[in-house]
Amino acid sequence: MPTKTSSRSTRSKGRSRSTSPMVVVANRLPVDLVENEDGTVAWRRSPGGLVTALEPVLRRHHGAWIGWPGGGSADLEPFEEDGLSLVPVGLSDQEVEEYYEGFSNGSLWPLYHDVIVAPEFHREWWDSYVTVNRRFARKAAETAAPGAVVWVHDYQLQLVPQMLRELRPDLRIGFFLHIPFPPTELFLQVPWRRQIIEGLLGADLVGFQVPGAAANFVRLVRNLTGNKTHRDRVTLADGRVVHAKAYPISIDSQGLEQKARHPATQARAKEIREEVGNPARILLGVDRLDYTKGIRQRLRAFGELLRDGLVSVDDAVFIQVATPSRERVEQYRVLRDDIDMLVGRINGDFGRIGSPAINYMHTSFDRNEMAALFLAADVMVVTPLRDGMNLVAKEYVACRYDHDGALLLSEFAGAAAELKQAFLVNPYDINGLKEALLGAMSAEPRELTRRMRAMRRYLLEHDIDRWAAEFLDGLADPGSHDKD
Ligand code: ADQ
Repeated sequence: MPTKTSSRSTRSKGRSRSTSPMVVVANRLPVDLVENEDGTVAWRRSPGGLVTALEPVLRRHHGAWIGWPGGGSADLEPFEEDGLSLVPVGLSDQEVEEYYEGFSNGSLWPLYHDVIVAPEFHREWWDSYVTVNRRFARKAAETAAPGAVVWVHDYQLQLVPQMLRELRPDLRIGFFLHIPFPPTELFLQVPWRRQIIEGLLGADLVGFQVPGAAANFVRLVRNLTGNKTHRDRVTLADGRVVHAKAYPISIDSQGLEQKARHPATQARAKEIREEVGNPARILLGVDRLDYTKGIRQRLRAFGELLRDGLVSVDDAVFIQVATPSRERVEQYRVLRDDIDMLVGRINGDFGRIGSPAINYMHTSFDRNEMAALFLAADVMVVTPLRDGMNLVAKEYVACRYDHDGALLLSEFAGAAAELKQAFLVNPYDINGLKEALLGAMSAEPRELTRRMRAMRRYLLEHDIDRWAAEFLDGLADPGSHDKD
């Protein structure tokens, strides 16, 4: 099912400037600007981890969201869309190429994900990153009410906290990094490492997905800037204190469970099982098509199990949904071709007419269809080589109100620190991955229930509301959580 397109006018103006008590600043708006066939423009809700996580929080706080609406567009006026106050920031084609595809996704993304592919550093990419960060900071300075809370998100905007503080020292500024923060040895590769650290230190609170990332940051601050640090606190030369802590992001656990419990979702889950030939076991992977997600490793492991005769297409069918992303970045095009080839080879070798071993799709599904897929899947296969959190793992657990189903989860996803009862795997170890797949496929129902029950108990308590509330409480009074 395609994502819904809203036909609302793009001209309806939003709240006037400098009045928002809470401002979210993120690379993307939660909507994309799209052109219809008849030439009119409309907003379409865009999928992705950040949007899934933040939309409910912002709605509740009646805040404004500053972001790029996609495409190479000039600045548009702020507007209201479906109850959200949105402030678009335009990027030129060249900025999309240099700031977004270049420095953000060709330098920072691979560097912060364990250099799975080699990061490239180009001075013109960096210059564009600085220019665009300054534009976001100015827009935030214009939008925020006196004393407002501004919450800046992710690796594309690491210079914004410092730039914004210079413009508006009255604001409370928080920053949250959704992706991993690398160890010192890797981070030091960045030619502009000091500027990035100083950019982040403009915030009052810098949030990370896991404690190890916060520790990496504090260590780097000490080594690069010479500022005093104590546990999660950095004291700057002017006496200002910056806190760096883990706030593991989560999902709307109850909302998703309700979707899964809906009779239409259950009927659709049954239908999906039938559509793939009613195999004994359905294995599912759902990811953005990204080299960090370990899609190649999991399909290789599954292919080898078929080759070794340990599973057959009657026993097990793999459904892999991989939504293409960042398609203009070279490594993503290469990855797409690689996975296409691997799926083709496995299906060619082991599939039968009407029964491919892997059902491979590039489709973007709506939330109901996702819930049905999660309910249909006996084994959810989440094998990133490195991942800040991984919301898909949490979404699967939220949907399994029946306490059935197995979650196979990479040790290198932030989620592994919380979902400890998952079948944990090292995705680099193909033999280990094969064993874990077999183990998850053949586990006793009692064991599955025990594991799922424990994960659900944790997840229902630690949901997206709690994440946002804890971050915002920490931002309002960072010292309140200090133990000494
Ligand atoms: P992502 O790398 O995008 O997020 P993830 O956390 O798994 O990864 O979030 C993906 C989101 O997109 C999930 O909500 C998922 O349901 C949705 N999605 C994926 N494929 C889809 C499809 N085909 N159709 C519809 N929806 C689909 C980044 C970081 C993560 C971190 C999040 C949030 O890389 O580590 O968990 O931000 O902080």
